[in-house]
Amino acid sequence: MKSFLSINDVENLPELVKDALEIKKNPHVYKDLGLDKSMCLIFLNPSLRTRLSSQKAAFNLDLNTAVLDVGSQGWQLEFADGVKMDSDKAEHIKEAAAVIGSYFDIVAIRAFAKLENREEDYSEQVMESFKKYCPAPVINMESGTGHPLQALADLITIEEHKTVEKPKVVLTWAPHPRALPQAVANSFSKWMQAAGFDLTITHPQGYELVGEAVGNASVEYNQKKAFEGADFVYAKNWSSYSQYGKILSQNPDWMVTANKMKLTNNAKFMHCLPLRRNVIAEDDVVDSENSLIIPQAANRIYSMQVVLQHILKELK
Ligand code: AN0
Ligand code: CP
Repeated sequence: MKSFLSINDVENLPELVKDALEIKKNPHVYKDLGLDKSMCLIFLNPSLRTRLSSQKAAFNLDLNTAVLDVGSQGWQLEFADGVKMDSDKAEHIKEAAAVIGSYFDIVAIRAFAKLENREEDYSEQVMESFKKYCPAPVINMESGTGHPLQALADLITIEEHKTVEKPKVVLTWAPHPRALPQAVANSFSKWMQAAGFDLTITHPQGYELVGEAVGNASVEYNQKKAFEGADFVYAKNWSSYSQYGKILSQNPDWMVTANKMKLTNNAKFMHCLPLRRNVIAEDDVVDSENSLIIPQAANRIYSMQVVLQHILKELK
């Protein structure tokens, strides 16, 4: 693996998941791969899990890490070409990416969708600029359109807990007071379909994901109907793609409740976190014994570690 920007960088998905589960059994035995190598984690947005699980994965490999919080510590970066830089942006991505790439063997970046301009977010300007100007391999820690490390951890979690070969997986929109990116939902949908699972997406009218992410998934506007027979219920809020970045509904009837979970096939509950309790899902669901949110978050270590191992092998 040269870089990890999306599912398109994965050559063999079943192998990747198998490797991650192997690593999880014995996370500390691959230290040769990271020895004398280093990684820079660049955050343009906040994080708890991505930041710490990425560092933990690196520790397991003896890979040194440095973290740059661009928002609070770095120069504000300009990504547009040919502009006169006379505003608040002090440094161009051309220099920043080249310099960081000259210090580190691997560079990982988090840059959320700004939700102002769909073309800009969906052009993946930040990831693509890093890929272009940074000589080191690049890892996506959530970009304008995707969160592949999350989707890989979700897939690892489902592989661990499924009881049938092709479980019914339901991705349900849930309300949220703020406008959130489509990234987590886009990647989850793509990765579940690539794994061959039976995916149903349910959301209010107007929240259709980009066609490329919907793929062959079933779209069901009736949430209760969608829940029938589900083996996994994955809750997530996202803002509208068609009316880009807008909140079209905050209808609390879309919250995941214990009563709705009764419609499922005793489904496991999943969410990428952070989760607003009693807005996205009620306490009884979040705290139930069918909730996988903590093991799911723990698997973020192994999704990052398997990606790092595949990239480091190519650097040897
Ligand atoms: C972010 C999002 O929805 O993209 C990060 C999720 C991992 N969520 C929030 O900002 C709450
Ligand atoms: N799930 C996830 O990416 O969490 P953080 O935003 O805390 O990194």
